Amino acid sequence: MADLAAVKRALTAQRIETPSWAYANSGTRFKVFAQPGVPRNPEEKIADAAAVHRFTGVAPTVALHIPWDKVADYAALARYAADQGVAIGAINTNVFQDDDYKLGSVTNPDPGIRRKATDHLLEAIDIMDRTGSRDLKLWFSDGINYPGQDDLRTRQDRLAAALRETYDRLGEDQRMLLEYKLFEPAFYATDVPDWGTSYAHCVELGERATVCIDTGHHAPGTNIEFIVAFLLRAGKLGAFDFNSRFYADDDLMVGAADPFQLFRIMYEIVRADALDPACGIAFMLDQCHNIERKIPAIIRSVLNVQEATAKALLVDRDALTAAQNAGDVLEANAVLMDAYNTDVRPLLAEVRADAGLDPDPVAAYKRSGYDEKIIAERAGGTQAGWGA
Ligand code: LRH
Ligand code: MN
Ligand code: MN
Repeated sequence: MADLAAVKRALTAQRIETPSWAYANSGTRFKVFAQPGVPRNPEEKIADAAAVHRFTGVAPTVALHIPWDKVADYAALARYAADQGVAIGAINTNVFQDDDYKLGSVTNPDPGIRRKATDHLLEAIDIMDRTGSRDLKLWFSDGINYPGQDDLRTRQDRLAAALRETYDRLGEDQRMLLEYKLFEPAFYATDVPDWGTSYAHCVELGERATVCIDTGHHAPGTNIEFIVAFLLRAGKLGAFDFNSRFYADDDLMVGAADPFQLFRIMYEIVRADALDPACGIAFMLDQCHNIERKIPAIIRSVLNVQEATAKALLVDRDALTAAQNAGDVLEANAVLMDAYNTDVRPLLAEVRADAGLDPDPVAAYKRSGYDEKIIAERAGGTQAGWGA
């Protein structure tokens, strides 16, 4: 039996970072449906993130995306966040929304464009110095659409050079997270398509470079928990971008499409004793709420991660190891499924009540009047982030 007091302590200590862009208007390539009350600037995104933290108690940091969250004074933005009760988390770079990057950013054949892209990565570290952020998160849309369009191997050399320059600029307490993605926007070959590529570059770079797993960035059917287990064993898992997908990079609420997969991922984390924030794995959301209200959707996502985590913590690890060592296939599977099939909502309600929170954060948010307040106050606002 799992130790219930220890499970509760682990759930109380868990931290989930929310992304500034999830609070802003977003859509598909077909249409952005504007919602009333969306943030008009980075401060309002941070205020919404602070609201999510007030109701959940486990989301005290918000990731920024530059230049979507560009401000004149980042130290002042960090102070604003602190006043709201949150801190600024990872700084995400954006080398994918500029005409110059049509043929790539850091892997572009044009050295001038490569310079511009690398300078943006370096500028992001300057921002981290001001916000006190630990993590620089890199995702490159770089790739090619047609065989022969550019040299696959030379592009790896260009990528390695840009990563090296960026890595060497990191401060002592700062880290680089390298995110991979199989395809989109490049359709034939992406320059960082999979965890192996990201891992190999991180190993070459050094200790403070680690892999970020975005759960939406794999081929259908990929066993993501295997990747988690492998990277944890190698000490090279740095972060997650959590979301759900049915088809491609859908960016739906995490745990919505496949809560069982999320449980299997969280079990590998628990198995490695890597849940505690001190272990250095950043659990971040990377989602877009195109048709649903954004703040309650983000709260729901946080709760979904908590539920998967609670189930993972409830796995009877001694019984599982005994069954595995005995070669008892059915019993081992049953032990895992017993935990997965447990209704952990009452346990999480207790954890929240113990922390002085409402046991039902979505209902509490709805009752709070915050949604009505932002709709009234932010009337006439423009959209921010995706599609801005
Ligand atoms: C790319 C990605 C990456 C970006 C974010 C907005 O698909 O997952 O993390 O920074 O979306
Ligand atoms: Mn991502
Ligand atoms: Mn993505």
